[in-house]
Amino acid sequence: MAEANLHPTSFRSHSLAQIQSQGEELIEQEVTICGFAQAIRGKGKICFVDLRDGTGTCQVFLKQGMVDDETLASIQNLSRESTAQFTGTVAKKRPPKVAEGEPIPPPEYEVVATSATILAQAETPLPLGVADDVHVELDTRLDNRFLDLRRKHVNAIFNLRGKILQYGREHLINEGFKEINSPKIIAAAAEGGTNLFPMKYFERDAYLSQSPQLYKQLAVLGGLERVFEIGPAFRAEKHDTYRHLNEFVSFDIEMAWANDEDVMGVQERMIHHIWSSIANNDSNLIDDINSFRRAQDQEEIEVEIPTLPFPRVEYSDAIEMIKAAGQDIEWGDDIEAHHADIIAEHHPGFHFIPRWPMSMKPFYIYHDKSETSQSGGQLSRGFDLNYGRDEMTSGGQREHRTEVLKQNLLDMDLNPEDFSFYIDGFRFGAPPHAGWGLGVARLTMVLTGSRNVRETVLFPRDRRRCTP
Ligand code: AMO
Repeated sequence: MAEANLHPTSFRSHSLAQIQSQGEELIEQEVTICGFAQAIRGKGKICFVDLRDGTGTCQVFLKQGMVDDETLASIQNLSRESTAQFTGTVAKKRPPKVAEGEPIPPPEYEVVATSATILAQAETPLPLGVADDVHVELDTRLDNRFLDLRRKHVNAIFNLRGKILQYGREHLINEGFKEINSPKIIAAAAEGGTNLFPMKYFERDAYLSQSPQLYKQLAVLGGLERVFEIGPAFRAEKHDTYRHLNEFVSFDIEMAWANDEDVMGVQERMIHHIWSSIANNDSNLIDDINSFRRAQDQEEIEVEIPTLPFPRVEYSDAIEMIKAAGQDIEWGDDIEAHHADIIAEHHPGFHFIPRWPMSMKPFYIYHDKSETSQSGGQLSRGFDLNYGRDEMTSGGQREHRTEVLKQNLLDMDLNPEDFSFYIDGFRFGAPPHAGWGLGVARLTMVLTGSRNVRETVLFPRDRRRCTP
């Protein structure tokens, strides 16, 4: 991966990664660097500081005579995680001793300081360790997320989350999709009325958006053809599980002249692009996670690029599979997590579950009455994408015929009047269309081997937590 173009700032001439990567050319040149003091060693006439910024680490060496005595003493007494700025010259670090036959590590560079400024002193003690690999409870970590994020493997998770969005965007733009933003203050529920967060909107009632569903469809009806959105969604669900939050980021697409199979194709190609780009460009981030996992005696993670196409296990076949495993389930029932475990035994990676019963799907999904083989005309064009037992995505072809759409609303005890702003979009010609919504945090869990969705969300919102 090409190094980012980090221009000098008012505080530093170089990032710490630049000191290491350009070290040979920088030898004996003056640089100014900044960072968190991760460790401070040395008494008397010398001092070593392990400095860390968001790009890497670098040792700073201070010596009596090179800096004034007061500065030397203040750095020797600096608390861990304080921030400081150093000016000095770049030198090659003495190579570490390696046992015979061991590979010789690449050279490292240090800065021999001529001046130092403390930028912000850290209080002691730290609520959690940053540079060590000690296990800390998730709640303590989330309470102190600003410090938790400084830990290398946690930082790597959020870098990888950003990569998922970057490569996902890149892929969709290559397939002709345009990025949109839909309103988050809404008047009608797209995903059922029971899990809405109400809010006061001047003199009337409004809600926080559960999904961009109705608006991404309106954008396609408006002729934008292929759209995507990455934005927050709010669900007032009382779940307390490892995979549910009350605010999450939904990665949505909507596409004209397409059915469920077409958008499943977009999804699997996008995930393939994300996984292969990360395997090719970002293995350093995976290594950061693995070095922590090794220290914790946990299995290392690997970016296994999935093969295309992903398996498809139609809903009806999934029900048969679950029944064959001795579970009590009928056609028309939901596939719950313990049922998904059975499917995951056959398909541990990504797999689609297409063709759900219409009764299980929202009103906007296409009711495929022509498909009568097993279901007596009850099938929809809705699908899920699972990874193992966990749902990553729901999607489907949408109902584009105004009269059927109104009937779907009535069938689900919803009032078409409440959705007139949406139905109106279909009244003057509507393309058949399809789309999906993907949970970004859940996909990041899969990529980073995290077992709780809170690991992959900067500041998670659940029933018990809305700070920090
Ligand atoms: P759905 O409600 O299934 O579908 O949501 C889509 C995906 O979003 C993620 N997700 C969640 N992640 C964390 N916490 C939650 N509480 C939560 N709820 C959902 C899941 C899920 O698969 N409008 C449709 C999508 C579409 O048809 O285009 C929708 O919102 O990964």
